[in-house]
Amino acid sequence: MRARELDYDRPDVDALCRLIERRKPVKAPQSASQPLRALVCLIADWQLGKAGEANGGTPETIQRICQALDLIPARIRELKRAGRPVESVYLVGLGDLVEQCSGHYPGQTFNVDLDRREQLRLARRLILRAVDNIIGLTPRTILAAVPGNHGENRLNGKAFTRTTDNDDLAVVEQVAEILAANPDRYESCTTVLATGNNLVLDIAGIPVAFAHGHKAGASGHPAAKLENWWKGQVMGRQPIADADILITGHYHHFICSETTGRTFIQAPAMDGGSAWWTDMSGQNSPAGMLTLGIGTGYGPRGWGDLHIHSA
Ligand SMILES: [Mn+2]
Repeated sequence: MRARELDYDRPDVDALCRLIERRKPVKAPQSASQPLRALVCLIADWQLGKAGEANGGTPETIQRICQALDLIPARIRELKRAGRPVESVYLVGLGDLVEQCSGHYPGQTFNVDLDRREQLRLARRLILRAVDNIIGLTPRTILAAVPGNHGENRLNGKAFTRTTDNDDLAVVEQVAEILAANPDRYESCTTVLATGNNLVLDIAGIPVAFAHGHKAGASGHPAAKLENWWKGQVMGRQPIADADILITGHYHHFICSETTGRTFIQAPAMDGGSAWWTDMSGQNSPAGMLTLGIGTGYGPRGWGDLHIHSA
């Protein structure tokens, strides 16, 4: 075969260069019907009651959480000004909202500055503050929760009742009861609690799975573990098999991966750090609250406008 024949189907690179030079910049699409978008705010690994570590104890954690929660209304307004308004806000509890007092790791009892009832009281107040901050700013507010390992009802270090007998669900259930008792103010807020380890929600047309992330095995990089765990759920045709996005917490640092062809996101934690993890790895995951936009309005990926409210 001669070189001329090989050239036959090649694109004309000079013409492509002219096309790049002359192409007019694309304007943001304007459509009469509003594309679907929701703002998802992840309430992850607060571990209230955990005593002072690298970033302080419960008082410092409370300050960080309030600061992050108070920035949500500004984020909603920012997106509106940018021409990407959201039609709903999802507040999703990803688990480990309270530290609990024993049964999760050696020395836990020595490492807490509040008892369980006090921890839950603070979690309840903070979740209620989060709802109060955003109620009415969009037509719908959805409060949701999945169970974490620190929420488990444990005996001798093991969960001994059911997956759903969990403080991470109980505290959101308590808030839901408060909201239901005040329909005039909170009518636009609905609550969804996981009925097992995971939860799948249709968020503005995109199926999104939430799990705490502690059931994905013991060793390896968190993204690899969680993506492998997700593949198992797909093979077993579990409800989360059809999700386009999986969002978890548990490992405390931010990760976003598309290596499987679907999106896996691990939300950063809001707790005060872990001396145990720092001793082992040398690392200290920066605290932050992740928010992101999800919906068919974000195109084929289904998400965008990812932001970490660091405090
Ligand atoms: Mn955890």
